[in-house]
Amino acid sequence: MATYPNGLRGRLVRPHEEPPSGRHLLGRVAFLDHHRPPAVRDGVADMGVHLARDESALVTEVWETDAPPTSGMYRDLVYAHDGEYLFCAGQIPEGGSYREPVREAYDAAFDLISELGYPHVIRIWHFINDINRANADGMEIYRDFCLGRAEAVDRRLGPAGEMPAATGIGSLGGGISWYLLTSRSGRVRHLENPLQVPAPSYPHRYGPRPPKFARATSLSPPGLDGAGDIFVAGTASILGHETVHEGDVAKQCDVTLANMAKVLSRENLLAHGIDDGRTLKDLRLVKVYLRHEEDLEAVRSACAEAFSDTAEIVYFTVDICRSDLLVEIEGIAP
Ligand code: 3EB
Repeated sequence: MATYPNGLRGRLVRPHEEPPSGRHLLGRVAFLDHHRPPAVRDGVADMGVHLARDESALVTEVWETDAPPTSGMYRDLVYAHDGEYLFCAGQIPEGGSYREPVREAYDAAFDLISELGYPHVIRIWHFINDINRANADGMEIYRDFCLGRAEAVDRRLGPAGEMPAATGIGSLGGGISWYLLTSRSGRVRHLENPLQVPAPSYPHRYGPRPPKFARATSLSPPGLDGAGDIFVAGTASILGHETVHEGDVAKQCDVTLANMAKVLSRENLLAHGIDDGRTLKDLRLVKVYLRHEEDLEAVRSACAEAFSDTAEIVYFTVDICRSDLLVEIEGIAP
């Protein structure tokens, strides 16, 4: 669905692959074996995330648009915008507690998108080093992160404020690296999954404040009834609010894929008032996160069967936000 103005498109570029040509680069996130602070590099809003354990995971995610972007720095964030879309990326240095710096980072991003006039948030990614480890106060870092995020969102949007599809996953270094995409005039609709409790309503046993994200976000041009592009959040083996199939990666893959299929299904889109429907075979840009390297073949074969041969898929071995989760998958269905 590349029919709306300044079509936004994400691609994965491998080392030695031709960089994309003919379109403009709105933003670039390189998945590396070290981290690289957010900055404008060669005129492009750029950040490097420490996510690759070896060469096979070295890949760069690029966001292309049709109009030439303007880029710059705002507080600690790098950003670029092209009149319709805004990309913004930041890193929060490693520290004893993330609550305050996460709140500040979210504040800066909310200020930026409102000042520049791109209020509709489409998608957010967070890569959190030592996500399952305790912070200086003994709180798990993922929960510490969720606390700061929830406070920032409450303050800006109120307790019922809707957040987009997100990823909250481990990384190998560099504190918290995060980036987001927002739109000026696009129609952004947030979707839930009837098989899963909405993350913002998770019970307290998962942390003092729940994760604030939607299961998927649809981005369409103003006036289009269909779904446009559907950004599916990081999805895991969770039914209701509980992890299922602890210790069984094959079954966790099955539940994860079934959750993604359900979110995209015609039945679910209709329930959200959208006359459209997608399947797993429509997903183009897929990122797969697995906790244990030795599960790679099992996960790869499940994904090869589920997704299209022409989908771009990359696999990262990192920790996942709940210590009983072995796999998490995200994707985009244009
Ligand atoms: C889950 O469904 C799995 O904290 O932003 C997935 C996507 C998950 C995003 C986040 C967490 C986040 O709860 C974990």
